[in-house]
Amino acid sequence: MLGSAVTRVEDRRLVTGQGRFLDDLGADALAAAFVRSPHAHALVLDVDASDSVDVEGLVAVYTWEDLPGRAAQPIPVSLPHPGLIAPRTGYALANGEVNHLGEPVVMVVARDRYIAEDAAERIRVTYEPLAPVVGIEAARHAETRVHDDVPDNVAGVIRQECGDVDAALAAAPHVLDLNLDIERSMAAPLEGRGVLARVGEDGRLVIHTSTQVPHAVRAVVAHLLGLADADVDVVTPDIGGAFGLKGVRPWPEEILVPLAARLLRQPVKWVEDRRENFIASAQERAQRQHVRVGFDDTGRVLGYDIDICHDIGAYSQYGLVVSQNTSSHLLGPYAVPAKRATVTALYTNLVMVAPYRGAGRPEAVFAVERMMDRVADHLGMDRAAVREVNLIPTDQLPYGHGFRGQDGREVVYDSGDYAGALKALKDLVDWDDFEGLRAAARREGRTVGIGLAAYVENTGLGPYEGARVHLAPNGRVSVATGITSQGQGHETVLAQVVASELGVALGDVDVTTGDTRGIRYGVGTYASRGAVVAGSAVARAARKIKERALQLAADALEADPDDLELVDGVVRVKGTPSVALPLRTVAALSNPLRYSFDEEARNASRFARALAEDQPPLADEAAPGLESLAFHSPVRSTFANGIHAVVVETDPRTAEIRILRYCVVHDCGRVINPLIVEGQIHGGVAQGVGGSLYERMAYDQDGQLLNASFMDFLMPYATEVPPHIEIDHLESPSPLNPLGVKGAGEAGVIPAAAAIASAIEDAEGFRIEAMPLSPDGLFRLRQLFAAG
Ligand code: MCN
Repeated sequence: MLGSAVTRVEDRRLVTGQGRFLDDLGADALAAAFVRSPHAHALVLDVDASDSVDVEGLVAVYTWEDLPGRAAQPIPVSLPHPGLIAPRTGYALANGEVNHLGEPVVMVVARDRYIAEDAAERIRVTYEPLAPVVGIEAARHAETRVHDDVPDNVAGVIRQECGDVDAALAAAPHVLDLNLDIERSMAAPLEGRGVLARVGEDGRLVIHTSTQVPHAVRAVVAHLLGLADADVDVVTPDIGGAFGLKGVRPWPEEILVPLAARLLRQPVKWVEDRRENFIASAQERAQRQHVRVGFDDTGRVLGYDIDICHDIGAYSQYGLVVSQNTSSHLLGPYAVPAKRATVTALYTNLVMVAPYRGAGRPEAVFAVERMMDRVADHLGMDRAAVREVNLIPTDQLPYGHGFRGQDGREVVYDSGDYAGALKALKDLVDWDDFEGLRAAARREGRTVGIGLAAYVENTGLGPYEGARVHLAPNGRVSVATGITSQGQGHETVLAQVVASELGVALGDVDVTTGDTRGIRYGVGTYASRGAVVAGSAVARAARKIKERALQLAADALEADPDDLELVDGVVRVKGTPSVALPLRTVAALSNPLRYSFDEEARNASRFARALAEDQPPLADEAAPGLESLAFHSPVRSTFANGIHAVVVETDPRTAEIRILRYCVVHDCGRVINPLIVEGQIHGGVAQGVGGSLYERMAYDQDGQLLNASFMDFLMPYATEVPPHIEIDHLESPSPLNPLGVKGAGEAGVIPAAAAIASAIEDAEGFRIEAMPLSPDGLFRLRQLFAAG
């Protein structure tokens, strides 16, 4: 069952319109709408709601002054970091100042959304606009400040160094400098954010929210509203994409909507519209990178010094996690003896940066892989050959990287075969035959190019994930875990894990994700951790059930548990398959309460013997039922790796860029479900193509977003994404978890921009140093190149 390409059990429900998304819930709820800042930077002088009071159906208007207790404090930093020297976060509603377009200033609650929006329009907010800081250069020169008390706009700095970098660069026969740029982009899930809150008759607050992290939302929102965790339930309905955006904990709206529901004692709902998603959620990427690299005549990199400025937007609610990810991924699969990296996180008056699929890793790969291409170009070497020279040999794994990760410990690559991956990719894309193809294309007047980029990615982050597994007397197994599903197919893969551990049919397993009522402790879905942490927790919980089932069956069959095996849902004596008990009977006999009506269970149980021997019906310390709770807490991250190759064609007249082939070799350890992993890679590559060729946040100098709609923000359609993404799976099992798995959910996007830039550069013959690159950008580069 593990390793099988099982089709996704959730898809029938989802593709037949039976999914229940946030907006399908709460038909009886009041609606919330927000007055949001039209300025990137301004003082809020006055809020006048007097014109809205006669709007029929208006229920309440809230400003910052109306927020009680901790709800009026700045939103806590969710992931503190020692490098965060000037943490600044926003308030649930603006407290006298707004620092980005779309920041919520007033919340309006009304009978329905139309009324709420009408009332919101009548509220007059008086602003005093301040000079905004837009973009990295403006932040760096700090003529204006985002936060008055942060004079240099520096939120934090992450410095990492190992080896003698200055000596390595001074001694290197060749030294090159690169200046690279990656623009802001965003996740743009098809379903935006949304929250529905209601207070039950028992006084419990139930929050439905489209989140990746229900337990974290419960913890922070309960804290801010002055409630105990135990008084709050957080439930995630079906989620139409999240890509990191819904991992923020909590969003202002996740504080405000429950607060209103409590104050009004009525259910309240808010569903984000597309414009709000563009201007008021989170974005990512946004880095300017300077790379200095020293290398020898064979292409071996002797040292590098990478300096990165990262625009993190107005607030550091997420700590420095994206900057940190970039920093600790600036090595890739290469052994570099001396390296230094400085990432400076800068405040700007744009919406905050929060992880977006890849979360700082695509930027790191861009720096490292563009560097490798430049080394090759300088020496006139084959680009794959330069990489070969620098790869970490397999026998050096586990490999200490030298840099530290978010947890402050040294990054250690646990397993992999980097040379094997490169070889597999060269075979898959016919790397060595490409010159023939290029010549043939040239004869037809066509321009083609090939590029590649490798990555190593930490996946399966802690601190833990849990699973509760229950095998019922009807033979069905239910599983509850704290991760949530946004399209990753967790219902299927977690069922596969249970089915393979317990030998039951996949169809007999029901998986519930993202519901704090199902499991008290949980963490959530992000950082490609589901397979590693939830998968391992489920495996552990299922193994506990198996152990208990074998014990119970051994009692009933008067056999030794070591002589029993669990096959196809039946516990049987090894070598004597006729002496057997179905698992569901074992489940029934595990609960003495059933003996009064369930004859099969009574007969099979130790009940009669127990009475005869004057023993309690349950063996000492045993719990009734076949139920277990288990957690997996990884000792450290496990490192997936891979390498992509892209073949592009660029139009000599229109500068249109077309992807002809997209090849992926990846290694996520043991694959639970290859079909799902391939789907994840396809989705990731599609986002990588979007981020490389189409998607950018077009802010003007006032911090206004000029393309805040899908008319103007270009997402690739099926017509732009290569129809056949060719994939080769390698499997280097991780030694760090019981399943040997590593994450796969972000792998598709991580090297995409670097690989596509490499291919365009190869086609055009001049340097590509900034992404995304649209046809007009390529056209301008051609003109610059032609002008020398
Ligand atoms: N898998 C597997 N075998 C492996 C590794 C993974 O079968 N060795 C399966 C997993 O069981 C899971 C899927 O592949 O069903 C992705 O696994 P994993 O890498 O563990 O990632 P998560 O489940 O933690 O999902 C998070 C990841 C991230 S971080 C983002 S962002 C992302 C992504 O997944 N957002 C997504 N994929 C997405 N897919 C959809 N449709 N929507 C999103 O918002």
